[in-house]
Amino acid sequence: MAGSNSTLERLREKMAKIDEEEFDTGYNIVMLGTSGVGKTVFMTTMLYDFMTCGSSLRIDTYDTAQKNQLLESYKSLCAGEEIPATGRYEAWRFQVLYDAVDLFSFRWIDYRGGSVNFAQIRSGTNDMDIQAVVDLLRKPGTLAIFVLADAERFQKDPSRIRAELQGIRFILEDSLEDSEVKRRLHLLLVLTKCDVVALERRWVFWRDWNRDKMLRCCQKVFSEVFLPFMQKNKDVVCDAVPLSSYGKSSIRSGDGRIQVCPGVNKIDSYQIDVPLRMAFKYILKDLETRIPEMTQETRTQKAVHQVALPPWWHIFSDRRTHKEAIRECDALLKHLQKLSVIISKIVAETEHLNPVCWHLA
Ligand SMILES: Nc1nc2c(ncn2[C@@H]2O[C@H](COP(=O)(O)OP(=O)(O)OP(=O)(O)O)[C@@H](O)[C@H]2O)c(=O)[nH]1
Ligand SMILES: [Mg+2]
Repeated sequence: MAGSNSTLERLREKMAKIDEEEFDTGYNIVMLGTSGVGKTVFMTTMLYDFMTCGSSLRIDTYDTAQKNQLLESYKSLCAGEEIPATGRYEAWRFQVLYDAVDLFSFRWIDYRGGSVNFAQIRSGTNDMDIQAVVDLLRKPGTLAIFVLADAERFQKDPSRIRAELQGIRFILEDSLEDSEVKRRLHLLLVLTKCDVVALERRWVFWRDWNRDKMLRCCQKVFSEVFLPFMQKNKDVVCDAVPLSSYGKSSIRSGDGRIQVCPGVNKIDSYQIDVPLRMAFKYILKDLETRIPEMTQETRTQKAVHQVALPPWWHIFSDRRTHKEAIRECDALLKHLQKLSVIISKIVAETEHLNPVCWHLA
């Protein structure tokens, strides 16, 4: 069994290498939103969900320290505590698995809210931060961008939120215009804190979601800014998803703030998994288009080793190395075949989800 383990290890390294070298730096998912929009809470509840759900499609971290940090943050939320504001940009690397099959890795980038502070952008005081955001958006592996807007703040000050979204749109337009690599992007407009606008009391303590209200709110928040953007950028796919990280676990505390009711073990979030599932579907479709090329390359490599393989009576030759390489190519070919089947399965599963969302076209 040790032999098959080391083959798997090498295979994993090889796939990671393909990720790193041939596709630039692998896949990136970038999250943009102003300070306090709910990025860190969203990231924590969503990633926790994917890491612990126990279903076929799940994610894992490469770094145990990051995993522990995420689990700790989740525990704090369950205790009704707040997570401190993000002080710098954070990059997390995750592995996406289906059962035991490694699908792809992606980096999740959480920018501190200050990076898209428009007063500072206008005055040119945070050029460095904004340049880092633009550079990342231009990377060929950045296939999904999450833009977050806060439903609670929109209720209080709609024109301010629209102005902030307008700013994010300018950053996106600028990044896409100069981008050398043409790629199809998935833009996910996420409306956070929907519990504040659409979690309604129905009977005594029973509360439920008002879907129409959520969708109307999505339209009000995003359409003015992003419909013209979509008309200009036809190769960008765009969906707006309302969600709530706290979900039905939200309560209003004595000082009027909404937080998680303390002491819950599992937060009852709403649609928390939807944007990432949509982004995964998009990334997997991209991966699918690369499978024929990767298969052809592996077949060519295998043929090279087969030709170079000395006959069995050449005792002092490098026969073993070639045999090993052929075995690895076979394992990779098998993996690629499996990948095709799994991708079709996940795409079909995602299509059956039928979430509350609004497709901008
Ligand atoms: N009602 C409600 N409040 C939320 C929800 N998610 C986050 N919040 C609140 O929003 C505030 C900001 O959340 P964070 O996740 O720290 O915001 P952020 O975007 O990471 O902020 P920066 O790190 O400063 O950029 C906190 O007070 C949270 O309690 C939610 O689903 N519902
Ligand atoms: Mg944060």
